[in-house]
Amino acid sequence: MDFGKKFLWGGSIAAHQCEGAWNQGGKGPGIMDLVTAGACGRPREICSGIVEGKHYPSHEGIDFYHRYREDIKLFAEMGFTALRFSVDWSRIYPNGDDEEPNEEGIAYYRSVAEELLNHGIEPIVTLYHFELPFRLLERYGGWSSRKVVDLYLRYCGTMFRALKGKVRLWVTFNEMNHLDPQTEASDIFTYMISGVKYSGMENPARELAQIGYLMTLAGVKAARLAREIDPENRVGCVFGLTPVYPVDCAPDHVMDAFLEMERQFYQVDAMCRGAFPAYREQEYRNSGILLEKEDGDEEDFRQGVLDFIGVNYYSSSVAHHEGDEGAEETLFGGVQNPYLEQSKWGWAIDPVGLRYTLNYVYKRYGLPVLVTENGLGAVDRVEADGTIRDDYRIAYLERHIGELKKAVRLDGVECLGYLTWAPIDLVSATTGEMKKRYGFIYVDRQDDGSGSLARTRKKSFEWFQKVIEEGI
Ligand code: BGP
Repeated sequence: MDFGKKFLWGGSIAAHQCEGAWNQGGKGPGIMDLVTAGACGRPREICSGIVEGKHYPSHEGIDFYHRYREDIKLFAEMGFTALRFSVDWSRIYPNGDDEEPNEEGIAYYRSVAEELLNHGIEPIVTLYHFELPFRLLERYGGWSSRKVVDLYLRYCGTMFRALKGKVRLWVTFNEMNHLDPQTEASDIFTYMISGVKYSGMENPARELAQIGYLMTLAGVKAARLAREIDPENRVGCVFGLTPVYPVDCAPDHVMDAFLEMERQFYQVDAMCRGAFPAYREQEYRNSGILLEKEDGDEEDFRQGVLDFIGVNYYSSSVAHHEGDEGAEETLFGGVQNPYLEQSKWGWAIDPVGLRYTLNYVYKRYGLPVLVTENGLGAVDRVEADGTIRDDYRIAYLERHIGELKKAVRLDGVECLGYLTWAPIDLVSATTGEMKKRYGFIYVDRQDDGSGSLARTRKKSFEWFQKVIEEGI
């Protein structure tokens, strides 16, 4: 499959974390418009409606909606050849099930794509990055309904047609694999992905199984549709992958780690192997769960195989094992690795894990991989002279890019590109804070609502420019 020879360097952003303008341009409410900011690692609170004054900073984001030209110019200055951004479904269909799309929303994304192309930056569009129109949750219960699958496809079709000839690389979903495994402590994950809180489910195992099945089905149907509308389209899905290591070489521990690692892959298997995996259905049957499937699903899985796999990589973990009571838990399951340092938010820093993950995914499926997110969330300080010397971010990225190069040059992994999360500061997904910053570009916006929204190049800006110049 032809992807061109050019290695893509750039970054990823998501509409609900950067655009702001949450109720402008004909946009309806999305599920992430109903969450509050958490604080200091405390998860965000999920409200049942909009509560005046509670949803800062998400409702304003970094005002990318009005400032995208300025921001894209800065990305171009760094030498970006790709930018992954998401389309917010609720800008296109404000209620999710409207008769006609909102032309203002379409015009906005068309203009973002054109602006990128004018700067020689390839637009990569994510069709669903935690952005379910809220009404679809109220009216149909969200992703547990086939009606939502149909509406998602209608929305995707609208975008495939609207951006035909401008966008060629598409991502159907961001990180749907974080639906599983879950606990009540991580309500925010099931909510972000599906709109349903874990603690609000009557039978979580059964509901998550069905939601996971339907979202996976929606993904393959969308891939099929994209290529029908334009054979030039290349479709991927993005997974948030975390290597899970055994605590030692005791066979039971190795087995536990293997099983925990594998849990992340059933949807990837379904989208890359042309069939929903029989092993997963067996696991469900073992717990008395039967998936509701329909005639035609199998054909969709056969026809909807992905063209590439997007990998979001931040961290690794160690599998739970007996005797680990009291050990520090990681956000994505498992316990902390004593060999690794952690970010301020407790995410273990493991550059080798990136090489491991890229090898694992590429050699399992033989499909090209694209690093769709990688980066360090940190508190940045603005010095008296106005500079931001984020050497810790440079150190993090340098080590990860070093391992990426080994994966490409030594291990032969076919990697399409490397996109950082995020090239510009924006609102954190898990905590809702501005203070957890990832960018090469500092945005003057604080959690108390102050700040001019002015953009400033950090030290890492110039550094990344050189990385891109050097190439892979
Ligand atoms: C990924 C999400 C992004 C992003 C990133 C960092 O899982 O795809 O949306 O936010 O994580 O997470 P956070 O913003 O919580 O630090």
